[in-house]
Amino acid sequence: MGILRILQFIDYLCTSIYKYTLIFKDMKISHIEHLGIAVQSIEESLPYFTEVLGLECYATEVVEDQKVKTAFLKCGEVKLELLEPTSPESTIQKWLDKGNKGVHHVAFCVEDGVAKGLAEVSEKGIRLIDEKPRKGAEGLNIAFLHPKSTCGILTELCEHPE
Ligand code: CMX
Repeated sequence: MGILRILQFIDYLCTSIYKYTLIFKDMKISHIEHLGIAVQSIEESLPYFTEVLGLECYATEVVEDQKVKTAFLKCGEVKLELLEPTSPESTIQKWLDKGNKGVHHVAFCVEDGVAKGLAEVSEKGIRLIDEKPRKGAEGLNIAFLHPKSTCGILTELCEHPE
């Protein structure tokens, strides 16, 4: 066997071991990044959070591909993300139309990355909504897990980009 073949084999072996450790290493959640709260109108809901609870709204942003307008409030280490639908086709509008309101999802910050987190939970039989990370509000890399396999809680994994 030539030296090149041996090096290729070592490379293959190292890559396989690395992939294996990625799948079976336990995902590390550092903290709850935010709670997503569905509201029909940010303008009408905001006074409760700012004037009654005394939280500061520090940013608003439209996330076009999710058809939502968001407003962020800081509550200690955790953020609250108010979600207002911008279209009847928005998943938030559909959820509200079914008579739901209030906490819509919980977002967990994954220390070693969303891609690794997705690989790991998928291996453990969790149903993914997003097969790979995508961009969410505030430039975070995010991915959702289906509530049917996460104890009824729509779960978001997220990470801050480098
Ligand atoms: N929490 C818990 N369960 C939920 C849920 C939620 N937020 N949303 C839907 N479900 C449940 C429904 O109750 C329903 O259960 P039953 O079958 O028992 O009635 C089931 O999931 C299917 O729901 P559905 O109304 O038929 O809706 P869809 O399957 O079309 O979509 C979901 C549901 C979760 C796949 C979709 O909302 C989704 O893709 N969400 C991820 C993206 C998202 O939420 N974006 C908005 C926020 C964006 C941001 O933060 O920037």
